[in-house]
Amino acid sequence: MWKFGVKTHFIAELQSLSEGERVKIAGWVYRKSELGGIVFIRLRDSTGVVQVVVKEGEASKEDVERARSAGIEASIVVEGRVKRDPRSPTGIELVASRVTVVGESPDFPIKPDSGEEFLLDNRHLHIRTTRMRNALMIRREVLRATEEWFIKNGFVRVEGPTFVGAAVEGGATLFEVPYFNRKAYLTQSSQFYLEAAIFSFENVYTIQPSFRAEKSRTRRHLTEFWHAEAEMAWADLNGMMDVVESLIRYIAEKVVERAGHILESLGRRFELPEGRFPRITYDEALEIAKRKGVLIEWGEDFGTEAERAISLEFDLPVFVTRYPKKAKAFYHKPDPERPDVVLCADLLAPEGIGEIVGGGQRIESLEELLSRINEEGLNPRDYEWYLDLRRYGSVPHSGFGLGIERTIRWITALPHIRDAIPFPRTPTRLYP
Ligand code: NSS
Repeated sequence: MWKFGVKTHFIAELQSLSEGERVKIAGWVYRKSELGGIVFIRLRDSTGVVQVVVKEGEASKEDVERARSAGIEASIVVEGRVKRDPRSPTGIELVASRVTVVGESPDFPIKPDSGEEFLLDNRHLHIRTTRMRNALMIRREVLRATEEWFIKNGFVRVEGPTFVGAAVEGGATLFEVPYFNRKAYLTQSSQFYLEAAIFSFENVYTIQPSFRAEKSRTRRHLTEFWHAEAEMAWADLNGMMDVVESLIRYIAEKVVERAGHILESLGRRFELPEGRFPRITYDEALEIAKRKGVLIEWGEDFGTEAERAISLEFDLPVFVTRYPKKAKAFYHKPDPERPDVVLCADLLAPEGIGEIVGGGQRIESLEELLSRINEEGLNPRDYEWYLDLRRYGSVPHSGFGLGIERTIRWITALPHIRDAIPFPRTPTRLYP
């Protein structure tokens, strides 16, 4: 890790040092107590926490006073010597010879009993807490593994724009923004742009934010979420599901391998059981939901409750395929054997989490796509360029979008999706 001259070691590096070695560390006051004139500071940096002992004799009276006055979350630099101490949780302590307060912190607002809304209003400070840092480290590993899988498998990264002119996933959740003397929207998905890019690179992906004006305030909706999307030329629905399954397994494996201890600190035992992910149809899923008392008319999309009921039937993520045409966006390819359903698949994560991936096979014929656009009452002129992709060298292709925060929520079992992102955006949250 980079060091910038202020410190000689990160806290995690102290473990390997021997008794008496002199070091200089820097960080933030995590806890503080005093006993018989000796000040004990639990100091944290990005790598860990160590107990610092500040007492007269080893340090000056002024140093002890500075340590005593440092508030929770004050930033300090400590010079001292390593002391091996079997009683301390890390087996090591630092006996200070010098304490410098760099930034004071008179009364840090985050307290153990702070309420949820207060913590959200103070998110910029809350992200310093152990729980939030753990959640964000899992996020880091999920994003890293996702990108890694795509790179290892030869996918080319291509970003879509954030300002777009038309809906991908239906008008109801579009965010409208003024764009000079016109209207623009914030992208709901980069799918159409990835579809354009398959003609150059065949297998493509992106990881970027998508926006949905979801008025529903649920534990699994954000208005701004990170979307890992992929599009594959020549892939059919099954090929697409094979890609998703491999990607999800890789993410689960790497997060456990690299951050299993962090999941444990979050109180989470996570393990993805062996075996292929089951693939069931919408009709079969509907039966499961019915059996569990969630009544849905054939043709409706599943809501949170139905997805929860269905996913609780399986200990692995389950693909639900072939939804009714009218429940899905216009670009999905109707099943040639049964044109009232489409060749799509949603992946529902277990433990009641529900949908984390949505995707499927796309309509590749110009006539069919045009007729679906008209059927849905959309304006074909808004989709001219998208239609071109069917005019010039069209190929069968499939793709999907994976919600990064929903995946994190599943892996961590965090109760709310907002803790899977540093600065969540929901209908009522635009600050900080
Ligand atoms: O609407 S999706 O099901 N599908 C698409 O957007 C496709 N155009 C993706 C594609 O094929 N390239 O959204 C995909 C995933 C969904 O399964 C969720 O995991 C996530 O995106 N998603 C969300 N996460 C958090 N909050 C909200 N509001 C949200 N909406 C979708």
